[in-house]
Amino acid sequence: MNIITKLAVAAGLATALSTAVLAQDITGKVIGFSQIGSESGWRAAETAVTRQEAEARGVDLKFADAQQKQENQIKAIRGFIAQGVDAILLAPVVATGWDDVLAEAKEAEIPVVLLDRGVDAPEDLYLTSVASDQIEEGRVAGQWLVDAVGDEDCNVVELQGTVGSTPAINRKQGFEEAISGHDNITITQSQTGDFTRSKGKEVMEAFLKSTNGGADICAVYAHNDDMAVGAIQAIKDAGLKPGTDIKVVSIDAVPDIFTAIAAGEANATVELTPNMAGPAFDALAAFWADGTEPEKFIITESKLYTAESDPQGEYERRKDLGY
Ligand code: GYE
Repeated sequence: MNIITKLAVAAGLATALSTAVLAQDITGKVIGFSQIGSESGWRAAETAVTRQEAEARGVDLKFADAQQKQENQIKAIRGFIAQGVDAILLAPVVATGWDDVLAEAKEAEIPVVLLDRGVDAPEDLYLTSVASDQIEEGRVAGQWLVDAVGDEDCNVVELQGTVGSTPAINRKQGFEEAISGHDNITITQSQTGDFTRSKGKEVMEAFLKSTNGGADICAVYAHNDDMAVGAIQAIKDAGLKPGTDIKVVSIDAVPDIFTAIAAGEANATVELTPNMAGPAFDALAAFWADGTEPEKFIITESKLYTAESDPQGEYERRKDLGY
């Protein structure tokens, strides 16, 4: 072997070893996961990916579905603490009201990792947070609309996520930031659709009724794709063409929105990876290996997809991932 080959082999070995050490570190760990529920396709995929990531690492994952209720999440976390789990993953349904239960976990020396939503609590109450930059997601969606309408007047109706959740608060803020200074674009109505398809459809129906059958609406901005899919159905039922008569922009990049984009019935989405657990487990592995403190906020990417981004291919790439 020449020196280059030897170095390459050594480097390869080192990588393999460190991966093995990481994997070993967490094998056999018992980790509780307090999941919000199954309100959206994205969340179903996050649950599926978390189970896969746990299995691949030999983690015993205790899964608790809170059916959208914070009180159920608090109960589940107290249950995990009583069982003496090694760590807790928490996808917090709303931002406030976590201080006490997080302090109890800290007191029991159980690290908590937040997944996909944030909390309004002191940062020392959790190890790290793996989530997207939700203000940025709103900005990306808003900027897409700014570019799409140019100088034309545009009345936007907004379907907000769950009231009090960080993605609803932040995606609204980011979108408003992007359209501010563009006086031709106005949000004329804004209501929660609770991140579900059925509520998205229902609220969109009400928006259409109250605005001259939709003739005055130029675009719908939905805080997630599921609500957009519901809105698309409502627009069709009203005899209008989604994607053309009313532009549709949303967030998540689930397979169904790519089907809609491919059909010309939706215009743009911002990708949110369902793999929040991978970085969370990596952070825990490093923390347990030698006390490495992870970054407080591990931020995932927010990429824009439109009709130009091979929507059919994007659908195919995602369709078997648990959405
Ligand atoms: O966008 C939505 C979901 O918390 C960021 O929750 C997440 C959001 C996601 O139900 O589809």
